[in-house]
Amino acid sequence: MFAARAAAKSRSWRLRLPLSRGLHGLQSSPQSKFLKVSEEVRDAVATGKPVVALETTIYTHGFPFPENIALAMLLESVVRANGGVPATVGVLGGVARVGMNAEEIVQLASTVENKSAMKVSRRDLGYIWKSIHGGTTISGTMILAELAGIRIFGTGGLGGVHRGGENSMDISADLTELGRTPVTVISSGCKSFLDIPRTLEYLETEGVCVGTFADGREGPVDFPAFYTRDSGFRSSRVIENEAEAAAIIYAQSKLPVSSGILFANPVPLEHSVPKAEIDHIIEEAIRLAEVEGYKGSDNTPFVLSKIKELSGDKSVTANRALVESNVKRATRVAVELAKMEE
Ligand code: PSU
Ligand code: MN
Repeated sequence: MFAARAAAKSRSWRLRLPLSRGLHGLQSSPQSKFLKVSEEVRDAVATGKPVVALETTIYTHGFPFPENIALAMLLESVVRANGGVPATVGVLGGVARVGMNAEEIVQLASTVENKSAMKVSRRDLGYIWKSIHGGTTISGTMILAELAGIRIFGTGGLGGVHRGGENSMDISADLTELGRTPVTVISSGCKSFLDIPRTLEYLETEGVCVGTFADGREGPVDFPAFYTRDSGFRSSRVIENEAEAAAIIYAQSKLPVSSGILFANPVPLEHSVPKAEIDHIIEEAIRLAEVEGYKGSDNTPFVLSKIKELSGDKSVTANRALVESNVKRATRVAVELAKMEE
């Protein structure tokens, strides 16, 4: 009984691997009525080029218009300048897209003006049949990236266990996605409006390898808290450079492990906001969300918008700088990984 189950399991693993791991041409980039992978991304995956996925909730629910368009274009150019192929992921007109062109990105980012885009995470994917536009969250983007054979994804802040999550059970689908989908996410950790120690515990339970780039520092380092490098909570692993990150991804891909990996990249020093300064703004944003009753998937966008409102330009500038630095880091990891697989 056990042997039969084990054999079936290993069979299904062998059958799954070539289909989902990419580098096998068009077969790894399925197209359908609901999924369109751009020709450039399909070719890049098929020929082993370094491809970097980019999410769009950050544009539809994070940045104001038209700065969101400028950010989207900047991130695509950062990937190209560092030797990669960008794959912006989102939903337009009821079709999930991997590798959106400039026109499509502008169309999606412009929905901010009338708030007509949905926030699309794993649970929402089936809903796109209603011809919606949607910004994909980290979880939604990971799923679509993996379907297209993309393994690296650069973004800003990860969702997590919310404060009080032990009662509300508000735990971002980003965490469970990292537990089940083999895509590596490079982010600046997560904002401290979340419960960072519980987020780290949850990631461990989900079997997610978590490491933080040392950035020249010696000894243990903190898992970063988005605007600041120090959260007060140690990262379980320290990553020296992009080649080490790629080696971890490579090794895991050769084992029957289908979970994701999270590499935290601390905010560039010159943009780091003092912890005390951002802490009281975050407290106030959480208090307002509670008073105004923002729960579920509306909670994160509300808290993010309040933090922005209360902290002004400084946080938007820091946000832009750290996303840019994460995407650059992600591209370099993708380039190192492509070299290892030549
Ligand atoms: N945290 C940020 N910036 C963001 C997000 C979270 O600092 O843009 C977005 C990401 O798209 C993330 C999503 O995947 O919010 C998580 O939402 P929720 O907490 O509802 O799972
Ligand atoms: Mn939630």
